[in-house]
Amino acid sequence: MKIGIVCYPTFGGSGVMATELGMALADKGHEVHFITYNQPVRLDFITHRLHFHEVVLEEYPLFQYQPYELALSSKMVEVVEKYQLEVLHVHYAIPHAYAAYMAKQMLQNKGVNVKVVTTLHGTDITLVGSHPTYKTAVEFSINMSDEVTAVSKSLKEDTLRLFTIEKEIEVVYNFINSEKYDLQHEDCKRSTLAADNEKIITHISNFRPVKRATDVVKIFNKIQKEVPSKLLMVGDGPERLKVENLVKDFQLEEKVLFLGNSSEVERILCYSDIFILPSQTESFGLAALEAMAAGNAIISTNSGGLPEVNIHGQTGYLSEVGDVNTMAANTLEILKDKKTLSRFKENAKNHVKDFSLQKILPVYEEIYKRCYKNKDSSCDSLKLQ
Ligand code: GMT
Repeated sequence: MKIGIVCYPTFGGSGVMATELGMALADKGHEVHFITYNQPVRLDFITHRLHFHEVVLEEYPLFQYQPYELALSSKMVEVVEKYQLEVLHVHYAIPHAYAAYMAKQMLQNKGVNVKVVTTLHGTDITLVGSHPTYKTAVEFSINMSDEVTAVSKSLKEDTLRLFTIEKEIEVVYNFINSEKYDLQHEDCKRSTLAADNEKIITHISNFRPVKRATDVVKIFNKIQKEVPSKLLMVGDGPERLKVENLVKDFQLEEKVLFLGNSSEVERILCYSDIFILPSQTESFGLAALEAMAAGNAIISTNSGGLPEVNIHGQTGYLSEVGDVNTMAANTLEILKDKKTLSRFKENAKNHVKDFSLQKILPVYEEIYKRCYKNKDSSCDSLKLQ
């Protein structure tokens, strides 16, 4: 099929997921066109089946804010027409679902029918989307999509609670390409980062307040007093300075490494024993899934979709948001016993199989086919047949 993918090209989970999906679809023989303002960070190759179309914004002095939605919807129209795309799969509702609706209307006016699949990722619903500033437009564009998917059961429930939704929402979990995480031992030399007796703990995020990255440092401060260990902080964002200052306050500079953004997290996660995700809210937690694929036990909060990914007492532990004492105690329980640590690591690797590329990719393909087969009417009516 010919599929357009619209996403944020950054290190956020929705962009990562959209990029991995696009690359996997192209691998399976589909023609995939990314439409966004930069080449997605994880898009590591361009082939005859994988294209990137840049949305260029012209500065104009009248505009205090550049009208990205307009530029994006115009680009979508251009690419759909030129390459005869059948489906536009937009990741993250704001503003992508809205721009896709406009593109669809403009194309219909020209006699071209394209289907719109919207995937909800999390903050587009829970934090930003439901804010009164955006709510009406987000609700409208979700309802106007031909198909709507959410990355966890929890996110589906949140969407139904926060909006008036007339569309069926299908839960399609985020997936992982486990092959990337089966690194050979020589690719992953722990000795470059830590001494033999030290454990390695990792956190990856965009350092936004919702990630509560300062909690990671508070937890680590307690852990390192009892178990020799290092903390790897991966990513960048608004709270990084605050986190770095806390590391200084605790005098942990020798034990905490800030590695910045990385497009090859598997090369970092392979060193690590435990991954900490103390988020305030998290619709899925793709970073935790990636860590599990690399054999990390997970210490996380029980918010949002995290309990669907991290199984309490098996792949790691869940705690209330902000309960750094319990999170530290749980981490120590795992780290202090070799057998417990390897059991959790093994369980984590096994659980990831439920979120494999092989399982999830056909689900999206089926959604696209269902839409396209029914191209002259809404996809929902097909479900009723
Ligand atoms: O975490 C963020 O704020 C970034 C956001 C995004 O745009 O990528 O992440 C959301 O989508 C990811 C991919 O589906 C999920 O794994 C994250 O849990 C979700 N973040 C939140 O719900 C906070």
